[in-house]
Amino acid sequence: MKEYFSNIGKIKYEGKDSTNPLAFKYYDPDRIIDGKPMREHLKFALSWWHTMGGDGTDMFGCGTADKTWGETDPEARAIAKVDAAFEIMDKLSIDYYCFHDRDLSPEYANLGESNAKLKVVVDYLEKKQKETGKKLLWGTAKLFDHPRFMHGAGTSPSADVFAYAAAQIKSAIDATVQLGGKGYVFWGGREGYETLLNTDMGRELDNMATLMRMAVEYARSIGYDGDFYIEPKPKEPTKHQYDFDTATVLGFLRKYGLEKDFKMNIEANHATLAQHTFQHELNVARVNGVFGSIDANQGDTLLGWDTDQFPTNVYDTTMCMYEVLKAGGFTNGGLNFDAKARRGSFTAEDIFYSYIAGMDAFALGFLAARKLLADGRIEKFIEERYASWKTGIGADIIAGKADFRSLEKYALEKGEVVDSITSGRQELLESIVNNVLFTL
Ligand code: XUL
Ligand code: CO
Repeated sequence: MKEYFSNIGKIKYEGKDSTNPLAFKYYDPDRIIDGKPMREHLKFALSWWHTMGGDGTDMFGCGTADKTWGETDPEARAIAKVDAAFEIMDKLSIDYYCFHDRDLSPEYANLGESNAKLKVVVDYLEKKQKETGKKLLWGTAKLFDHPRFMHGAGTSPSADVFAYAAAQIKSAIDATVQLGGKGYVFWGGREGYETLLNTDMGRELDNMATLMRMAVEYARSIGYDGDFYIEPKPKEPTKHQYDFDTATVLGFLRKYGLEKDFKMNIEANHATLAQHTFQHELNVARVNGVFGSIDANQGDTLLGWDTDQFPTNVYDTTMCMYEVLKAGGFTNGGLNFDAKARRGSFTAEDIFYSYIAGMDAFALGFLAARKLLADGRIEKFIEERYASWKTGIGADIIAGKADFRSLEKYALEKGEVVDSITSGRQELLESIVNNVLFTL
C-alpha cells in the first residue's frame, strides 16, 4: 500500500526532556493511569474535514496545502483519503475519527448517486476499521454547504429542503451505524437567521425539533444505541444561530422532550464566541447531566471568529479535563480535533506537528487535572464554602421544610447576616492552580 508520509515514522512518547519535534512529550498512549491507558482516557479523534480536506482556502485566497492525495478523480480521491487518514491515525496513535458525509465522499449529480458513492467509501472504511482496530467517534451530515441550504436545513422555509435534509441525515445515520459510531452530531451552521424581518422563529424551532425527533426515531428503529449531540455555536455563518450555547440548547431540548436522547458536543472556540469560557460550557453541560463529547480546539481572543486552532493553552486543557474527570470521564464521547493548522503551516509535517501539539496539550491537561483533584484544596474550598447548606436552615431549605413565612421569621430573629459570608479567595485559588501545575 502507498505510504503518504514516508519521511515520518510512528510518533513515539519520548518524555518531557525530548527535543525531537516528531515525538510526544506528555502523551504516552499505553501508560496505564487509574486502570486504563491514557489513549482511553483521552479518546482522541481526527476530524476528516480539516485534516483530510482543508487546504487553507479562506475568504481572501486559495489553498496553500495539497490535500488532493495524489488523485484528481473524486472517487479515487475519497478512497485515497481513507488510506492517508488511517496512516495518520496509526502514526499518531489516534484511535478515532469523525466525519461529515460529504467529507468522505462529495456530492454527485443527485441524492441517489451521492448515497451510492458514499456507501462505497463507508464499506471501505468498515474494512479498514476491521484491519486496524480504529473506530468512528461520531458522524454527521453536511447541511450547510450546498446552496439548497442557504436558509437552513431543518429550519428552511422550504418544506422540500426539510425533506432533502431528512433524507441526507438518514443516510449519514446509516453510515454512522454501519461503522459502529456511538455519536451522531447536529451542528446547525445555517439553522439561524440573518434578519427577523423575514423569519418565523417559532415555526423554525418547531421544525428543527421535528427533524431531530425523526432522526432519533429512525436511528433507534435500526438499532442505534449511541448518543445524539447538539454542538452549540452562537454565530458564524449566520448572524444568530439557534443553538447559541449550552444553556440555550438545554431549554430547546427540554421544551421539545429531546433531553433523553441528546447530549452536548462542546467546542472550545464556540464557547468563546458565545462570550463564555470553555470550562463554563463544560460545567453547564456537566451539572445538567448532558455532557457528551468535545471538539478540541482554541480560538484567538483578539479575533471574533472561529479560528479552529489546534489547542495549546494548557490552562484551558487542564480546566477542560478537570470538568471531564468530574463528569466521570468520557463514555461515548471523546476529544475530536476540530482544528486546522494555520494557512501558513502548509506542509505535510505540519499535520503531525499540530496534532502532536494538541495531543500533548490535552495529555498535560489531563495529568494536571488529576493532580488538581488529588491535591484537593480547590474541591475542599468549594465544599466548605457551601457548608451552610448541610445543617440548620440550609438543610431545611433543601429538604423542602421552609417557606417564605418561616424564612421571614428566621431572618427577623437572626438579625444582620453579613458576618456569615466568607471571602471568595479567588487569587488564592488561582495561585493554588499555578502551584499544582508548575513544578519547575
Ligand atoms: C463548525 C463546526 C463543525 C461541526 C460539525 O464550526 O464546528 O465542523 O463540528 O459539523
Ligand atoms: Co465543531
